[in-house]
Amino acid sequence: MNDFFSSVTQPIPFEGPESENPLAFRWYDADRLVAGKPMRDHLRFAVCYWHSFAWDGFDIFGQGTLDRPWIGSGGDAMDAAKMKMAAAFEFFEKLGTPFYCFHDVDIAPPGDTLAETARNLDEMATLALSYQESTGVELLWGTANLFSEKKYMAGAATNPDPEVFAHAAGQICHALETTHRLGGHNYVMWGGREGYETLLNTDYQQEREQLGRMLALVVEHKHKIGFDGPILLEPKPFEPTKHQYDFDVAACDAFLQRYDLVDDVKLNIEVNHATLSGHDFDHEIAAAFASNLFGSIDANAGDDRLGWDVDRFPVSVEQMSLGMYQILRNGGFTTGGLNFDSKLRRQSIDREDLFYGHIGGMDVMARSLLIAAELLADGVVEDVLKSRYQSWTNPLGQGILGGSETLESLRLHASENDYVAPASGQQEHLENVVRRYIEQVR
Ligand SMILES: [Mn+2]
Repeated sequence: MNDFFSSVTQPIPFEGPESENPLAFRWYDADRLVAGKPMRDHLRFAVCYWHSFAWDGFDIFGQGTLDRPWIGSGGDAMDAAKMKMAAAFEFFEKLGTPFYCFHDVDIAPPGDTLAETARNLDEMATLALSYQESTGVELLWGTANLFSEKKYMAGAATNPDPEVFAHAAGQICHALETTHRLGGHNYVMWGGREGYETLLNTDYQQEREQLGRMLALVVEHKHKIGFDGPILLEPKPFEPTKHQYDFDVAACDAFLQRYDLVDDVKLNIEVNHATLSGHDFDHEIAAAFASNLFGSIDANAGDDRLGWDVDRFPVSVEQMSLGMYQILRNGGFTTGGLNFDSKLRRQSIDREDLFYGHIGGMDVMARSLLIAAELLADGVVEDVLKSRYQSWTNPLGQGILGGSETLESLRLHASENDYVAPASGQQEHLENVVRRYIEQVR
């Protein structure tokens, strides 16, 4: 075990809700059985490489603040990548997360040529494989960075130049094969700059066709190499572009149906992207399950007063309990998990801060899982929901849904049955129930 995080001398233990040890879990007890399954298998936590190890805290107003000696060291880029990977796996192991996620450029530096870039990625993937084997940490998903380089300034798949499309395709091809080689459970298509700034220079229909074609090529290659996991699109409404094509779950749903991709492509839903699109987190989850598109989650938090993508660590048990409730009532994760696409504030410059961020996020999600599981097991919300729609099982409801009723027959029915008895939606009562579980579940 490397010693970048030498002040943390042992794996983070579970100590229970009364613990005051900042380097212990109060709620995440990996082996605790919840609804017949260990917490570890419900939550499937992953640490992301990019915010935690490939970012030094720089923002548009200032330089890096975080202690990441492998960034900008000026030395050999591959040596720096190896130092970064040693620190990353040391962190994964001490924190006790079963998974991690990366972009190709997070783990391996780009070379001067495409061939050199590929060699770098292959060499780093070999090293990653040996770390995976020695630590037991698995790859939740891999992806390609198709937005940082200048050539991608007008998008990758949606670029006006097919040569850029070809470069993006080549990069995805190698990142997908690398993900497959590392036993990745999913492959993510995160459309960093797949959008536009103005329609004055953008052919909307042309770009949508290109995006559909790229995704079809990825699906075709996934089958060719025998990659079993789903391809995941990640909805986001805007930022950095003014309009992103993968705006929200509903927009992705329509897009995937148009290009006949619903069997192979699912969605990676990020909390902060959901709120940026004007939706609640649990809405996006429910929308994905309704169309059989639920894949994975990027667990983080926005800020109520900031209209941009701040990627804080999860902080709200209420928000996450409502999200976990939707996940649990629809059967939970299969290939996906909870990836902390979360980053430290740039003033959090101690090495322990990375532990505090993740420990807090894992505890918020674990507590939310417990609350959601008890709510579901007790049926207190589900029973109200079921009874609310109960009359749709009656002949009238069945006739409407089954197609035997027409607009005219319904007019006749309504004129013969004047009396309608509205029932309370009981929203305040249900909110009180959720609050009671938040207060009481242990
Ligand atoms: Mn984000």
